[in-house]
Formats: sequence, C-alpha cells, structure tokens
Amino acid sequence: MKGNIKPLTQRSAWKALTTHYQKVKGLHLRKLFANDPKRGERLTVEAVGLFLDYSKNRITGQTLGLLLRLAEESGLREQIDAMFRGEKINTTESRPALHMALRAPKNAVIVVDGRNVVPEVHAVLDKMAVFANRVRRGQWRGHTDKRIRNVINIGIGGSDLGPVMAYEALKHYSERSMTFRFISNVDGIDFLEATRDLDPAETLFIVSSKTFTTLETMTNARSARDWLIRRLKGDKEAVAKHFVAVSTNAGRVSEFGIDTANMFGFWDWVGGRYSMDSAIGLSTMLAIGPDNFRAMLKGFREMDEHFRTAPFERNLPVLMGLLSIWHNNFFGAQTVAVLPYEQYLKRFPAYLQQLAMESNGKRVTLDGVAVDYDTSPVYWGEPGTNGQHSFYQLIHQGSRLIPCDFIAFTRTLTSLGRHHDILLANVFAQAEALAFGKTAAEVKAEGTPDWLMPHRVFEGNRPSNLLLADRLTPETLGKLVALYEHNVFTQGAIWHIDPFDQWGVELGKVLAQRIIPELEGKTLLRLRHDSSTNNLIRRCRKRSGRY
Ligand code: G6Q
Repeated sequence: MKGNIKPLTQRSAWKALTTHYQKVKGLHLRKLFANDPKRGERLTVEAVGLFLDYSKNRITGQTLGLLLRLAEESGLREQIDAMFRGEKINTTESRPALHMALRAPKNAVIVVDGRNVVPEVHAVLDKMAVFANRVRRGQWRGHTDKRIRNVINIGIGGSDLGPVMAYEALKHYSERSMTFRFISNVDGIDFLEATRDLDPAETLFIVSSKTFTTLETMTNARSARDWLIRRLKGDKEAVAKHFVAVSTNAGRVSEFGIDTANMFGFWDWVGGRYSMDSAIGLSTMLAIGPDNFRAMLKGFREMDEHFRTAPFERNLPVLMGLLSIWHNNFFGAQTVAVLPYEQYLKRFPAYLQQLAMESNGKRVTLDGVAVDYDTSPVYWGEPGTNGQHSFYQLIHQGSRLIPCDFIAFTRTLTSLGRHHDILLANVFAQAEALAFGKTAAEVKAEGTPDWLMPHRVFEGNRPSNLLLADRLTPETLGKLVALYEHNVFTQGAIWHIDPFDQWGVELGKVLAQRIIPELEGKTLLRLRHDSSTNNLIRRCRKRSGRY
C-alpha cells in the first residue's frame, strides 16, 4: 500500500468526518439513547463468542458509516489481505508480520520467501509439547535427578509481557504443584526476589530472547547460570538440565552453553510483542499443558478468521479500531483505559500497553512523512473494581475524555458467594454512570444545596465499550489477544504507519552501552555527554566510592 494512498487528512471520508464531528460533538448519549430505544441492542455485535456493546460511544449511524468509509478509503481490506498473504508489510525492517501463521492449522499453506512456514510452526509446537509433558510428568529431571518444580522465564518486553500475562490469565488452568516466575528487569532485585526461596536443583530456566543479545536478558541469564553452578557445587554440567532457550539465534544459544537440541525456535517474521503464541509461550505451555495451549491457539485462529472475513460493520477488531480513531483523532482523547473486571486479567493492560504503544507510537508514515494527526493513544488500566476506588474519579468528573474498554465475563471460574454478581453489577454500573451521569435536576431533587451542586453533577457522555464473554478459558484469551492485535493493526493501517517496527527503543539501548563502562571503570573516563548526564555519572561514581 506504500505510496498509493492519499494522506489521511486528504481522504474524503476524513474530511467528511471532520465536518460531521462539528455537528455531533455536542450530542449527549442521554439524547442518543432516548431517541432510539433499541440503541443498546442495535449497536452490539457478537462474533466467535465475544459480545461487544459499543452503544455507549458518542456516535450516530452516520458516524459509523463515515468511519467504515474511512476504512475502505484507507485500503484496510487490502492491507489485511497483504498481511495474511505474508507480504513484507513491515517495510522498515523488510519483513512480513505473520503472527497468524503461529496459530494456523496444520494443513494451511503460508509462504514466506518461497517456503511454506506452517510445517515448521507445527514442528516447534510438537517439540514444545513433548518437552512440556516430560517436565510436567517428572520425566525431565534436574542434574541431581530431582523433579523440576520451578520454572523461571528470563526475558523482557515481548519475551516477557505476553508470557506473564498469559500465566496470570490462565492460572486457573495451571499445574498448581509447580511454581512459575518471570525475571525481566536488569535491576538485580528482580532476580534475587524470584530465586531467593527456590532450590536450584528443582529449577528450570527458560531464556527467552529472539535475538539472544538483549542486555537485560543476557545479564539475568548469566546470573542464573552462576547461581545454579555455585549452588550445585560448581558443576558446569548442570546447565544442560536446567536451561533451555527460546530464540531465533542458534549461534548465540550454543555460545551461552545451551545445547541447541534444547532450543525452541521461531522466526524473524514474528514481532516480539506478537510472539506469546510462539515458542515464547513455552512457560505458558508448561503451566497449562499442551492441550490448553492448543485451545488458546484455536481462539487466536477464530479471531484471525473473523478479522479476515467478516464485513467491516460486523468486524470486532475493525469496529474497535475505528471507534478508537474517532475518539482519539476527533475528540482529542489522549488515552484509552482498559478495565478488565476479572482478576486473572490483572496483567492484561500492561501487556496491551506494549502491543498498542510500541506498535502505533510512530510519528512518520510508511512514506517517511511526519504525520499531522495523532497516532497511538496511551493505553493504561487496572482490574475492576479496584480502579473505582482510585482513578475512576478522573474518568467520571475530570477535564479529560477517557474512552474505556470494559472487559467482563458472564460466568466466573471459581464461584464464591455473591462475588461475581457484585462484580458484574459494578462494571455495568460504571459504564452506565459514565454514559448518562447525573443531571443537575437529579442532584437538586436529592436536596443538594446550591453551592454543592457543581461538585455533585456528573456530566456523563463519557464513551465506553463493553466486551462480554462467557468464561475466561484459554480459547477466550486467545480471542481477546487477537482482537486487540487486529484492533491495533486497524488503527495503524488507517494512520498509514508501520505498526511492526520499534526503532524508538534503540537509542536508549545504545547510550546505556556507552555509559556502563563509564560507571564501572576503575578510573573516570573522559565523559562526553551533556552536562546533566556527565554530572549524574560523576555523582554515582563518587557516592558509590569509585573515586
Ligand atoms: C517487541 C520488541 C521488544 C523485544 C524485547 C526483547 O516487539 O521488539 O519488546 O521483544 O526487546 O527482545 P529479545 O526477545 O530479542 O530479547
């Protein structure tokens, strides 16, 4: 699509939306609902077991029509097809973005550089399953023949956030006799706290790194190797039974001392933040077992198919992406709050932050031209109901517009008295309160004195989506993650940016490498940074007694 698409603000649907926005920006959801008693039933869509109520967004039928036209004019259909065909849509890295191949059925054919990649995907999945079963059944044992009871994933960014989120989300299905931990931060505290109460003889490390060069991961992996060898009486042979790798870089893996027979591969066409369903999910498979992992892949696959084939007006990721664009680019909403009413999804907002913000946090188009519109909003959130007692105040009565994605499940995984009904009542109440607020007349009728009135009035008209599924299963999680992957893609496609690169992460990494010897060196090197950075380095050296 590069080059043959009009700049966003010159597309006719964009211009029409700009005019339309002026007409509808003052419309209140109270009025929209009052004028259309069936709105709450009409503006919903159900697909692959997920139900989306998008009626509480500040849209009319015309808004929706124009947004759908924008999708067409932006070549969304062609861009979806190009992605699924394996074209090199990640143009700045000259790679396809083919995470859909990770969940393709065995008989699918997806060709990258003349080769069908599906058999390789399934070969890795099978190898993961054999390994996971051996560990879970106590057949893969540690160096001293003890059973493996602890699994620690060492990785960062895309090699950490997905596995952590999936482990937490699917804990209900996990092998409870085993302990799962995740080390990502180069801050040694992360390592020390994760290992302090574990027996190395019962601990398996998964070093997850696409490149196997990432500073944080390699520093943590080396500390893990030292910890293991030291605690197992200096026996270097122990590494073979206590370390496996997930990587695309076999050379580096064997340099580290891990037998490549114990390496689980993936491919450069899988972006880090799109890799939780590749071998990067090995910790997930160890926790929930291969069958549950495959069920999760099935969920991903169903959402992929829905995204690829459903007409845009009934296409969940497309609708969510378009609504996000509407609030972001026209109402000027700077953020999106993702609020799961499901404790198991407590890490879902953090996972989404990387997915959305690393993907669409871009300031130039695919053609390298600076954008003259906003791209990714800031994603953030916490599980309900906790947020209600802290930051929801700002969503209800603050000066900013914050569209919310509520996520809830009709059934709970572990029933405890009335908890689930109370939880659901809260999520519905929040969406209702945000949309309709409380009018001055209502506040007055309660006998509120005049001076207090402005404080007690809720303006309402705050948009939200409500996603409702039946139960949080591995399959549902797969659907949910794929929904957001494609929602993010939809937005990136309309903004005409590359959602699959991440050059912005590079500069800090390079500078850190330069500063490390300046901090560690026995003598102070000549510092050539700005005066602030130089001063900070000198201060740290001095305070830690280095000169
Ligand atoms: C994700 C990013 C980034 C990456 C980490 C870890 O899309 O590229 O978060 O996943 O930097 O990289 P490695 O897996 O190579 O260690």
